[in-house]
Amino acid sequence: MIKAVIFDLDGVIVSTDEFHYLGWQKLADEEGIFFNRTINERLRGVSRLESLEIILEKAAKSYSPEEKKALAEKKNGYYRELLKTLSPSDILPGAIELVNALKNAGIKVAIGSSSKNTPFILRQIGLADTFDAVSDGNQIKKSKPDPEVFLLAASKMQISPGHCLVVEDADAGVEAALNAGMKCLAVGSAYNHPQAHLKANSLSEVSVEILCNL
Ligand code: B16
Ligand code: MG
Repeated sequence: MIKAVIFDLDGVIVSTDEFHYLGWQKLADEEGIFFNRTINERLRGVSRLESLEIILEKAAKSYSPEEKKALAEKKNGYYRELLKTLSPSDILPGAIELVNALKNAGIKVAIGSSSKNTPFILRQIGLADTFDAVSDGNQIKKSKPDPEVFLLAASKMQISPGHCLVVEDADAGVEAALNAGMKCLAVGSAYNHPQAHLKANSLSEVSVEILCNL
C-alpha cells in the first residue's frame, strides 16, 4: 500500500530541463565543445559535476579539478538567471492537482531531486511550504541512480521505502527508485523505461486511485 509519493522536481513538477540545456549549451559553445540535445538527455537526474563530466567527454583538452569547479559554477550562474523567470504558471499540467488530491487522501508528499537549486525553484513556483519533506542535492553524497535521495525523503517522512512511490522523468531516477525498493511512475523521458511500475504522458492522467492500487 502506498503511504507516500516522492516527486522528482525537474521534469515532473516543473520544466527546468530546458533551462539546464540552455545553460550547458552556452558553456559548451564558449569552450568550443560539441554538445546537443541527445547528449543533454544523459544529464537528466544526474548531478551538476557528473553532468559536466559527460559534457567534457567531447572536449579536446583536459581540465583540472579547479577548472571543472569554475565551469560548473559558470553554468549554474547562467541557469540561475533563467530560473529567475520561473513562476507558479510554470508548474506542469496536473502536478498541483495530484499533489493536493494525495494530501486530501492522507498520503504524504515529498520532493526527491538531485538539484542543489531545489529550495530556490520551490520558492519561485510558490511550493516552498507544500511538501511534507524535501530531499535534494544539498543533502546527499551520491546522486541518482543511487537511491540515497529517495531513502532520505522516506526517512524524513518516517515511511518505509516499501510504502513509497516515486514519480520520475529520468531513467537514472527510475533506477534510483527501484534501487530504494520503491514503486515508480515514469513520465516524460523515462516513459519507456521497461521496469517502471506505471507510466503516464502527463500527471493530468494520474489519479490517487491508480497510484494506490499499484
Ligand atoms: P543543479 P531532478 C536534476 O534535477 C536535473 O534533472 C539534472 O539535469 C541536474 O543536473 C541536477 O538536477 C542537478 O541540478 O545543478 O541545479 O544542482 O530531475 O533530480 O529534479
Ligand atoms: Mg527530473
